[in-house]
Amino acid sequence: MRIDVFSIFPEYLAALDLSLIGKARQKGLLEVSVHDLRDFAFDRHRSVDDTPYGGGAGMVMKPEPWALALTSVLPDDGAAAEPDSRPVLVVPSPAGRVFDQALAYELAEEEHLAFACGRYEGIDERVLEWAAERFRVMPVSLGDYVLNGGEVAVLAMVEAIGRLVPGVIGNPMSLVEESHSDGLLEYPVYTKPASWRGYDVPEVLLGGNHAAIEAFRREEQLRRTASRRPEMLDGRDAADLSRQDLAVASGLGYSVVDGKLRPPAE
Ligand code: 6GU
Repeated sequence: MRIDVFSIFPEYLAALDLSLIGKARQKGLLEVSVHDLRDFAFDRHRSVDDTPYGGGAGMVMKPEPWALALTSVLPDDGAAAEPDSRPVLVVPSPAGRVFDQALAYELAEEEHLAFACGRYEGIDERVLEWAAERFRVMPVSLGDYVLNGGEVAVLAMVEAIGRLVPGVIGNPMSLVEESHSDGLLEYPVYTKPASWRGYDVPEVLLGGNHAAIEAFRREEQLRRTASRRPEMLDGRDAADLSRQDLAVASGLGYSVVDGKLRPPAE
């Protein structure tokens, strides 16, 4: 997979040289290039921002450096490819659709991703219109809070996407059991010693009864999800849950109404 990141703070992306993503780059599984947007600003001060039309606080990123920068990673400068074969341009923004594991899986299938990190009050809107003729443009948010720029969001997204690219994770089974892979939070994990400062590992995990261990872990997933992320269970199709799951949910106060799981009344 090819990944191009554009930023006025390319040093921010240095973390992509480390750990799993860094190794995947060395192995040639990910080809990550970080570009300094200022290299595409050609006025005397290499400026990338200006004051907003209509007034208001802060500065807006100028369109021309963005057009030059984004063009530099397209196969030919202009003539648009068939819409479906265009690279995806992710534009990190608190005004985007929320990034989740399903989107990470979707983007992990792509051959070429580009990320346009905005700073200041954002990028001139016409850049997105121009880019839509050359990329599949996707404004994406990490969640309902505001960062100063897209760089930290890109670190999060590239890590979430990159680890799903085949070969990047040594043991692909670990992807199956982690949080969100089955719409539930992950079960708790423990290691030695079995008794530590008065806290004990749950008894069932010390024995070799694999069916009992599996049932315990599944129950813990449901308990955790109900307590920390109740909205992930509300409205779940009861048909997708085992009888054991439904028994656990019922013990947590959930009921099934019209085939859907409903939380206990307040
Ligand atoms: Cl993707 N960008 C910025 N600037 N702020 C954010 C965000 C992204 N996601 C949440 N807050």
